[in-house]
Amino acid sequence: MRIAVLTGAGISAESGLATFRAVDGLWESHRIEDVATPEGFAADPALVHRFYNMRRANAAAARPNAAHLALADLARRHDLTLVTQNVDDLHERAGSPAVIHMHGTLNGALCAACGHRWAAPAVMAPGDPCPACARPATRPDIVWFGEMPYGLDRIWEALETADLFAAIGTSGNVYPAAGFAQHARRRGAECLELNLEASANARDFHRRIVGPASRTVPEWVASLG
Ligand code: BJW
Repeated sequence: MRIAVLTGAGISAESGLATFRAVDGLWESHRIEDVATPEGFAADPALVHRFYNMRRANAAAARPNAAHLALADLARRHDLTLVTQNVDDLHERAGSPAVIHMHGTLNGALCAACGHRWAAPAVMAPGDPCPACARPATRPDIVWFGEMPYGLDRIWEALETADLFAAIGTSGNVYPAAGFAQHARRRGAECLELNLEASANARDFHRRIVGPASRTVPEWVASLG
């Protein structure tokens, strides 16, 4: 069976990482336009670096939970494409191979001038020089609003050939990820959502399993045999 899984901030919530749109989430204390757009970075790079330095430190201190571990186990038993919108590395640290980080990663740095990529230091600051071209144009390797997500060719292909698509812990507010269920469903996949509540695109799923990911994901993975 071919399975495509999309994960969002909800899968890392029980590892202690804040989601975006919850009442106490990241967008309560930070304006999206200020910290998650290229325009925000151009206006105040120090603020944006502080935001991602803080998130990088939180992610480094967090540990994978039972949901991350169950998806790593699923990859050992099925043909799985694992796509995450998350910028933490908890899937990798749980043992998942070949995770597609469509919104980038906190552990990556990107030169806005020459496109070079390298491992991010724990703390990044405005004016840090690019190791390849030496220009002071380093930024976090994160996909902000208005930018093209990574890995889309591989993702569309996986959605088109999947027998089963599951979205875990994502609110369905951000495109193109919010359109994946509709795309997979039209190509014949069974679509399943695992969340604490119905997402914004709940109508695109055949079925929903309600509850915390650390319980529902291991139970769902076990049910697949
Ligand atoms: C639990 C749980 C537990 C809690 N167990 N569950 C108008 C219409 C359509 C599209 C657009 C439009 N105007 C602009 C756009 C495009 C735009 C967009 O979608 N905007 C919307 C706001 C409308 N998208 C883009 O710009 C994207 N690029 C793009 O479109 O390129 C052009 C293109 C064209 C054609 C094809 C393809 C591309 C880029 C989007 C970049 C998003 N970046 C961010 C920030 C950077 C990463 C970071 O800092 O971490 O990514 S935004 C933020 O939202 C972050 C997340 O990855 C993303 C999704 O959030 P997520 O994961 O769903 O989190 P929450 O908090 O929303 O939800 C958590 C869920 O978990 C909830 O449902 C809870 O119930 C649940 N939960 N605890 C299970 N224990």
